[in-house]
Amino acid sequence: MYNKILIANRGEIAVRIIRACRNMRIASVAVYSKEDKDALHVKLADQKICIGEGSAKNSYLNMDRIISAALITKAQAIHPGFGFLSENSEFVRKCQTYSIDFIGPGADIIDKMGNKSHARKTMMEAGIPVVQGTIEPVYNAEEGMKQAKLIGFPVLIKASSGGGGKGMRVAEDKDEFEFSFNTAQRESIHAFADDTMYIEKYIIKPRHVEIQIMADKHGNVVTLGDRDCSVQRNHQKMIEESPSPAINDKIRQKMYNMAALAAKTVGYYSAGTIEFIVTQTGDFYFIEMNTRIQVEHPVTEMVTGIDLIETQIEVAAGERLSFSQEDIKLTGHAIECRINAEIPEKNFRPSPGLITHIHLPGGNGVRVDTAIYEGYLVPSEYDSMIAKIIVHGKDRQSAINRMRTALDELVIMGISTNVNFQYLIFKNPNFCAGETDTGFIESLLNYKE
Ligand code: MV4
Repeated sequence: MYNKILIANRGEIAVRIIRACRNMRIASVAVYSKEDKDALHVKLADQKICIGEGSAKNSYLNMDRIISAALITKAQAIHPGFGFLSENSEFVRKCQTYSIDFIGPGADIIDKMGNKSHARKTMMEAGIPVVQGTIEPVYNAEEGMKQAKLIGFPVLIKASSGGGGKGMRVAEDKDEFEFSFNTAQRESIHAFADDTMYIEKYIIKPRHVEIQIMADKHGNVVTLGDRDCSVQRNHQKMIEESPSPAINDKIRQKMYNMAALAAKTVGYYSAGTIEFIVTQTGDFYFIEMNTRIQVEHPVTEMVTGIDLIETQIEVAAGERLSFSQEDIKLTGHAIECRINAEIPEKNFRPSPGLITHIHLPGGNGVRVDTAIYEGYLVPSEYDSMIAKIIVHGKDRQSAINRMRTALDELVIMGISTNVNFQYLIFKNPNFCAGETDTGFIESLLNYKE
């Protein structure tokens, strides 16, 4: 096992990883930007090293500085968290060059799954259901139009390098197609320097259900339940829960089997997530794979009792998974609510600033993952997510009750947050009935007006 790990991230996930290291008696090294000199991850780590100032580009995204920091501190491994360099295969290869373990899958797997058009083809060949659509990449509107007519409108045009909605456009009919394709492709070239597109049948108001998998370097793959992340705004998830209220046990088991098959097909190791969309009739289709630990991993930890970060570290060090599929018992219901420093009334504009007072909820079945504290200045440079409230109950209603109690108790003063907005969701009859789809937040916003 490692003696020392460098954490190439900030915020609540850096704190989460530092805690896992401490539990495993592994020393931790925090890296930080000048703006983050008073951040909690810097205070909690055993060692700290400043890697730049200003935007993430000059700090948390600067590969050479992070590698240097690992070499100087003699860290044997780097945990990337999520975002930043977590799905950057060039970084993984750099780590390899300097004999530093990257706590995540290999560079080749990241490349394979990072190309969504390629991933789609790989999954299709393995017998995993994918949405009806193109098999080979599409490079121009003319070829795209031919394919779209074969698929049948409406279609969804997606960027191969995309994910999370970037470079994605609907074309309702053939008149719209050329414009939609060109817009999506331009966005993709701009954001990812890649003009490779693919086209799928557009599924109206699906649900987003993803399967957590964990795999070791010896070929063992275990599924760790599902998460429903249908409550999103602009492709930013707001609420995640496990199990999904939208699928029955028969579909659920099929999805688990398909997720395990997906992981085995590409020789995956570390934590990973297979994303599916589920139609209103209960059909499900693979859409993409995330090759990192995700923001919403705590809901899976609550229902499985497995520590996903500790397991990631064990697997990276070459250990076998300490549990088998038969050991996994899914218990009760967990829900996570993301707390952001933002102003819902002003189109969710970020609201950085000084936290003058704070009270965090607690009690039975309540977990708070955060890096904020009283007197902390939320910087404007980074993501607006400042906390995650995770609750666990014997069933969905019990979890909802605990979330209401927790949100009621939560006090954050000095900055604006989405706490009240989240509270409204947990009072919403449709949410409480488990009836949420892609259009849920939009319909909530319209209802308020
Ligand atoms: C889709 C879709 C409908 N049809 N694909 C892809 C990226 C992911 N963040 C959402 N994606 C979608 N892919 C096809 N063929 C609808 C979405 C989608 C979505 C899905 C579930 C929950 C919320 C969503 C919000 C916007 C788009």
